[in-house]
Amino acid sequence: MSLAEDLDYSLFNDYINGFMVSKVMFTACELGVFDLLESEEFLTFDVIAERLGTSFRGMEQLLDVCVTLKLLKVEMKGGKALYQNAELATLYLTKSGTKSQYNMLLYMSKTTYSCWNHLTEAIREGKNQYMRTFGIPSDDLFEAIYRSEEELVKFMRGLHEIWSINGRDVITAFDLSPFTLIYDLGGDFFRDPIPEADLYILARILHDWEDNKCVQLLRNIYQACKPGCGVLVVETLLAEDKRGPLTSQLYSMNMLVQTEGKERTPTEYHKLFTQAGFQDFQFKKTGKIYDAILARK
Ligand code: ASE
Repeated sequence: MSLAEDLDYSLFNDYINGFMVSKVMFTACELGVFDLLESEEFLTFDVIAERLGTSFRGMEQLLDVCVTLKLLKVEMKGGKALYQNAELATLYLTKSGTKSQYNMLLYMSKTTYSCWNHLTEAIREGKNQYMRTFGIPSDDLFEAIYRSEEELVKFMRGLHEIWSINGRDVITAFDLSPFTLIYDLGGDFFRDPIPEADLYILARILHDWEDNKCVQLLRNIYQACKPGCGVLVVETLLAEDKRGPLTSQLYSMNMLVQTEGKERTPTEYHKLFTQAGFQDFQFKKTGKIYDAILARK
């Protein structure tokens, strides 16, 4: 094989195995590996297996994959392997970590991953896969996403965890000092009346909905506020040709399998805002997952 072929084959294999990497991290998190190692450092695989009620065979493999993924560190002492959390795990993977993403991982593992099992059907049909995955009709997206108290809490906590890391960048992207009364839109915003405010924050709302519903919501906001009022949209922006960044493309595909929306380009958002009557439109790429748009009446 040529060098180019070798590189292609190695990339090809990374793509094939990508899902295994996600699932190993989800599983270690769900079983409580990182939480246990946060309270007690330097444990052997058999102690960890016993405490967490798993097989020895499975746990040893799981721990060693986590070491290779740099989620755990290992030290040899008297011929025995002692495991501890790597920095990444301490920060993001423990329940009590300062930047914990624990609930988001749980959500990705239980809900998102299950829906992605039906990506083929989602592409064929062009719609989300709640019915196939959970037997839930998805004509009411709120009903599907918030289908139980447990599911709602996991989702909300997960979104909050992402916000705790990415919130600052999007909130500081624009000078928001002219706005005194700020309203963070959530809940059932299609049915509930929109209160008057200077600035409305729509964080990861528009990407859940098809164009017509987005315009309807933006029109309702437009009518509720005075000239000069603003809307701050927090979403991941697609490149104008929609061929990147990869994270935004994958999130857009996630919106296909889980919602009735998609991720959009700045031009697509501009069109929605223009249809709703807004005059002024600016956007800023943050270089992180989420970007910011500020539109004004
Ligand atoms: C939504 C956000 C998410 C709807 C479904 C979702 C997330 C996962 N599934 O509004 C969290 C953020 N991740 C993505 C892909 O946006």
